[in-house]
Amino acid sequence: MKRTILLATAATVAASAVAAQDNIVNVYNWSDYIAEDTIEKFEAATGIKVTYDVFDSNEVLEAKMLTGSSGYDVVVPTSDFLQRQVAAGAYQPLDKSKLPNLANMDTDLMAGAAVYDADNEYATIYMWGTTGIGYNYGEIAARLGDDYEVNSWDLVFNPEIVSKLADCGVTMLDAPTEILPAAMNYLGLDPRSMDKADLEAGAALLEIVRPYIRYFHSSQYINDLANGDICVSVGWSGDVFQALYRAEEVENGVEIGYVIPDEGALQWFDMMAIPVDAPHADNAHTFINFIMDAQITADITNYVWYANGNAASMPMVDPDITSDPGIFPTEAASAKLWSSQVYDARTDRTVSRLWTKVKTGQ
Ligand code: SPD
Repeated sequence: MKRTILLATAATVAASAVAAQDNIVNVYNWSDYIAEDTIEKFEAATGIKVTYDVFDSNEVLEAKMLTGSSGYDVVVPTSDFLQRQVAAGAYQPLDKSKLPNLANMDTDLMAGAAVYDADNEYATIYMWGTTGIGYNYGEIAARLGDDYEVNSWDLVFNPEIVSKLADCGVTMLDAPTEILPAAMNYLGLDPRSMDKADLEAGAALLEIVRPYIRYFHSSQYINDLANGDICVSVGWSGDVFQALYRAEEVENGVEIGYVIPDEGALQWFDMMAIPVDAPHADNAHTFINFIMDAQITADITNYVWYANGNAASMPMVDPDITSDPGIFPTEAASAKLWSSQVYDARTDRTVSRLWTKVKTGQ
């Protein structure tokens, strides 16, 4: 009898140890993209432990999603990449009965995201933003004159202008599906074009300005801009604002601006989704629902300076953010924004080949 009880007790202890071990959620998000206390608050509210890894490139996330068995429960692809990965069977449909906070989401923005994911079946908006230009006022004025107004892609695509900035450091995102279309748009071509000749024309322009580009990287520029180590970055809206506020905090005299150029820019949505083989799908739903809480989303936007898709959060978002046209573009600027094209496999190969050539010269 005693032995039976002991065995039963041992079994119970072992089961709860497994349960405790399993009470986790593995999250893979973009770097610099969450408030400093979001994870702590989630763990305190739910008892679920979070492992949190970061990336700075859709291509890196895509490789993991298409290989499978990533071990991640929640990932954050951009909507065009999401669409391709959904088609490849990489995600599971959301169980909306477990996401009551979906009611907080902005219906217009979710309709925009549904262009890539019909009925928002697989994902919900995390944050959204634009790909524009971050710049250091002082360094630009010193090289182009006090009156030079930064409002055009000329700053990085006109060789006569960008060549004057090379010494203070010009950088671009390592994001071919964003930089090539921006170059095409500058040339008067459709930034959504998948025509090989158009893509080649964009790449040819990039090769011309390549000698003046210090690096292609998608996260390093935040600190480098803030420290005054570079002076111009083609970057993501919130990241540039983070650089701006980091510089203000340390009072190093670096003044940074972000502009959506007059010729237009890419608008994108980053989406929370659950991989098809997520080991903790229930916890993933709990995490996504927690993020969609109005206050939690507002806290994230207030910390990372990205616009969100959560209508209920807006009253709690800092008015400095809601009123900034770099974060919430004006109607006129919105009219010039374009959305990403979902590349087919052939276009994808062309873009990869052109991008390697732009970056390495080969
Ligand atoms: N530091 C967070 C950056 C998030 C950028 N999302 C990428 C969007 C790509 N179109």
